[in-house]
Amino acid sequence: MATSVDSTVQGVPGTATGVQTTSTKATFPGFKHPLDPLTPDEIVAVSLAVRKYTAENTPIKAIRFITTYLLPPPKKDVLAFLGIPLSTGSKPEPAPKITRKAEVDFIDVVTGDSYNTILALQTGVWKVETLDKLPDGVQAQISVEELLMCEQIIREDETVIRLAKEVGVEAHQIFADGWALGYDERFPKKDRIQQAIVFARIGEHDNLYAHPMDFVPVVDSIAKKVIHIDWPPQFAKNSDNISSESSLNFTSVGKDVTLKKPTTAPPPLQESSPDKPERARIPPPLEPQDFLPDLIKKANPKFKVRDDIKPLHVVQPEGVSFKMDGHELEWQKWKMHIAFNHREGIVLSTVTYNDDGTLRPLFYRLSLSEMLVPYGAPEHPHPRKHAFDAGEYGMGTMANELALGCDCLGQIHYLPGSFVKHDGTAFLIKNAICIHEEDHGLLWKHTDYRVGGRSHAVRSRRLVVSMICTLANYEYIWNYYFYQDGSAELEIRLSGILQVYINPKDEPNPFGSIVAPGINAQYHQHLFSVRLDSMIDGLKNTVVETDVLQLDAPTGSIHNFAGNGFFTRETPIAKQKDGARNYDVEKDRRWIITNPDHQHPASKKNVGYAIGMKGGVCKSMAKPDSWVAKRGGFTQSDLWVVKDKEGPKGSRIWPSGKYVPGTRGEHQEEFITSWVQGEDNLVGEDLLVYMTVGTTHIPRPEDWPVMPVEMLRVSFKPFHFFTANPSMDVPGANDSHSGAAFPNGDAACCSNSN
Ligand code: ABN
Ligand code: CU
Repeated sequence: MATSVDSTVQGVPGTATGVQTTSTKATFPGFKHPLDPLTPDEIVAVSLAVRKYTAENTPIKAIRFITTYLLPPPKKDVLAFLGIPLSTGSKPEPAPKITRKAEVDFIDVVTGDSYNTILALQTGVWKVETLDKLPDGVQAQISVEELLMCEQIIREDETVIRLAKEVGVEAHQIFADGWALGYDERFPKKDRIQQAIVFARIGEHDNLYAHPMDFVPVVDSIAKKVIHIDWPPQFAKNSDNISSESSLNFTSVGKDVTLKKPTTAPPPLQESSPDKPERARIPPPLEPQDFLPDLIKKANPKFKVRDDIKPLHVVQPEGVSFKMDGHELEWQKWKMHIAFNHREGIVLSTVTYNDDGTLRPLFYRLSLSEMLVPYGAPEHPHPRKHAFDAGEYGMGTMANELALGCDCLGQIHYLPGSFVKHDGTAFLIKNAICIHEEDHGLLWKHTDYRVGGRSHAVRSRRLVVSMICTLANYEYIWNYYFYQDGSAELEIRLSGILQVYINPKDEPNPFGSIVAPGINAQYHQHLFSVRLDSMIDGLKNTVVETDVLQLDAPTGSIHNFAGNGFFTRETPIAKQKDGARNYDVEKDRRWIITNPDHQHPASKKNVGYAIGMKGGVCKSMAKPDSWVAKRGGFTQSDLWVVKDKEGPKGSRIWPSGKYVPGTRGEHQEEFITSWVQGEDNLVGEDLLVYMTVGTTHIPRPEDWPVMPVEMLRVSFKPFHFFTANPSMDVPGANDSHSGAAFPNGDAACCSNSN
């Protein structure tokens, strides 16, 4: 979480980030782009309108605001408003009137009931249009304030304090990450419950994850109390007499190890009393394992930061090559809208490309729609740890306040992000999104190798739109890249601190890696659902699955004499029931989003954009009927193609449902798994493509105490879309600031002509 979030908890009034107004009248000049996110003033005005309405029309006495965000206008209205044609070359539709709308989820803190309300801005005043009580058990996102409240509750709980003291941890040393409960049928869905992953903090800023505790309190954030304590079991030792049925064999450091299978089912509540864990207590490891250089030095006086790195500056003496108009960005031939919301963080919309004067629509909307981090330890309560970091907590609400010269280098433009606080005021992250340019090595080059031949080299400049989010222990760095050859990419970088549990006496553990004495970093996966609402040369798109196949005629035969022949087979994904697709490494399978109304002049193929996710495909390790799969069905296929459906009810935007905390897989009709059924046509339709990418993380000691970034990517490359290489007009490289590395070095200058 951003440090600035701390001020929310402390409730510091009038901080730079707390924005208050007293009237329901909007105090902003109106939107420039219909997808501009709600401003802090608008969030406050919306909250006041909700309070006024509920006070006058309902018995609701006290409100905890959870989320407030723009309810986007219909796609076709937005495109018409912006003059973007529904198909390249056609005339844009007439501009409609757009009504600005907001959607709010809040909780009645007296009853614990959750509500959803939609408001419209009418003549400068926000008016409630609908107010619905959510069905019992449907839980809105968990707020940052609730996460911090969970920590506060356990720090003040007498049982927790006593249990900590029993293993040598003082009350002031207790800290906890509040997590969604995950899946636990022992607790009523109606209650707003979290689990606390408890750690001890020994010094003021030390790495608390180095000191995991051996119990997991369960907290009710409406009743504001600890309601239960769970005790992860311990593995029985090798020497115990274990029947083959209950044994678990695995290999550790080349040795076969047999352990007694742990009990994995949740014990009935009445049998798991906080006073009586069924095993001995395990004191936390207390050795410091710090990541801040001054603290590392304290523990190890020999430590010093490297002093052989010379400065490397990014200088743009003539300024940047992009223009901003509010949230709209123009960079060379690209144009796009950059928004922020509490759940997805960065949302890129209405992305177009100016192809020699022709405006070519590409992506209506691109964002992270969900992500899931399931852990592989089967012993209760560890399986509850499968975090839906977007749907349960909100990627946007965890965004960092970015700092010049460290998070992004060079000449930076920042965009703000804001979200609602419990009291209805707005929390503002001033520098939530960073926009800048980067040199990206060579874009293309050719040398005519003959004597006297010429050479030409063009460097790649890329535009970066990025955000960094801290989700308790982990950091996620989101880099959207745009290139001069018409391609785009989302790169996800993972860093931060591993999620760990105690490992007594460093016994082997089949479900994790011992990364430091007594610290077990449990195996887990990071599975992301990247959502693209495509409009490749217009809204009518078809996804084509392309396999590369060996010619089946045998080597030596008349049709494949040398045995080398291979070709491609293209299969349009034609029916909704065929919308869930899987990668096939043997066929080097790829998917192309095409437009059947536009063809390449030479190849005659439909224009398209190819999806690149080869390095990112990651099979879910949870069983198809597991809790993880029931709640996060999107992890069960690599690519999902569905017809778009708009509207606040039933819109296809959240693959694991709109309301994620506490789901147990019961509302499958709201999940992506149910969207891929039936005979609906998918050829030449308004399509959504969801890409599941991820990584299976078998932690290494080198990932400790902080992980060097792990990266994965999804790319979008023009495919028969441009007549030829669209970057032929990028000027040849000619950097007058480049020079010899050493005084006597010889450095030939480049001879590119422009
Ligand atoms: N990864 C689970 C999580 C995310 C945010 C805050 C707390 C816990
Ligand atoms: Cu990981």
